[in-house]
Amino acid sequence: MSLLSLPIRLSVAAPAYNEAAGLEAVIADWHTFLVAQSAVAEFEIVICNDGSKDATGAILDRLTLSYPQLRPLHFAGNQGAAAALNAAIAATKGDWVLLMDSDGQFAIQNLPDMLAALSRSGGQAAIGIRKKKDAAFAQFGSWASGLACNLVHGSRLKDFNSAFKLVWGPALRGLGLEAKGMNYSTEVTSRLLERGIIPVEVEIAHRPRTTGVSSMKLVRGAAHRFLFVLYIALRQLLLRLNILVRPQP
Ligand SMILES: Nc1nc2c(ncn2[C@@H]2O[C@H](COP(=O)(O)OP(=O)(O)O)[C@@H](O)[C@H]2O)c(=O)[nH]1
Ligand SMILES: [Mg+2]
Repeated sequence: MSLLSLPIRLSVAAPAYNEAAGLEAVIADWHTFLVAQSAVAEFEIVICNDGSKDATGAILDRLTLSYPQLRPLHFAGNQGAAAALNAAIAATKGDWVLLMDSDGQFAIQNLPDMLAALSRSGGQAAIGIRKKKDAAFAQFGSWASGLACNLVHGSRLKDFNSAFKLVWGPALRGLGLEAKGMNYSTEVTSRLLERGIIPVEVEIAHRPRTTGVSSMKLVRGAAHRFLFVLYIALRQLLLRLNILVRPQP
C-alpha cells in the first residue's frame, strides 16, 4: 500500500552556512510556493544555521515573524553540512521530508514531479536527478563516487549524490545518520538502500549558485569523500558478513 496520501504534511529540512546573501529570497520563494500547493496540507521549514559567521542566524530568527512555519535551529560553531542537516531532520515532524540546500540551487517547484513519481512507485523515497551546473571537478567527484556507491549497493541510481530528496519521514528520521561534513547526500542514499528502500529518480532543475560561495574545499572535500565511500563499502561488507547488525526497515 502506498504511504503517500494527498494532501501531505510536509517538512522541508536544510542546512545553512553563511547564506545571508540569498537566504531571505530562498525562504520567501519556498513559502510562496508551499502555501499555494493543494498537494500540501501543512508544512514547516526547518533550517539549521551551521554556526554561520554572517547574518544567516539573525535573518532566520527575523523571518520567523513573517513565516510562522519557519523553525530555525542554531549551532554555536560550524559543524559541517551533514551535522546541520541531521539536526534539522531530527527536528522535523512531517510525514514527508523534503531535503534541500538553502543556497537556492534546488527549485522547490520540482516538488509536484517528485510527488507524482512517489505516487507511481508507491515507495518511500524520491531523488531529484540534477542536470549538472557545478564545476567540472565537483561533477567528476560526484560521478566517480556515485559509480562506486552503485557498485557497492548493486544499485543503478543516476544521481546517487543528489541532495534533493523527498523521503517518508519516519524512515528518514530512523536512518541513524553519522556524516558530519559534505557527504550527507551520499549517506542518506546509502542508508536508504541499506534498509531496502529503493528511491525512484526524477529529473529536476538544478540552478547555478547566484549568491554566496560554495565552501566546498576541493582537495580536502575530495579526500573526505573518498574516505567516506571506503567507509560505505566496508560497512556494506561487514553487514553482508553478519559482523554488523543489519538495521531493520
Ligand atoms: N560548504 C558548506 N556548506 C554548509 C556547511 N554547513 C552547512 N552548509 C550548507 O550545505 C549546503 C551545501 O553547501 P554548498 O557549499 O552549496 O555545496 P555544493 O552545492 O555541493 O557546492 C548549503 O545549503 C550550505 O549552506 C559548511 O560547513 N560548509
Ligand atoms: Mg550548493
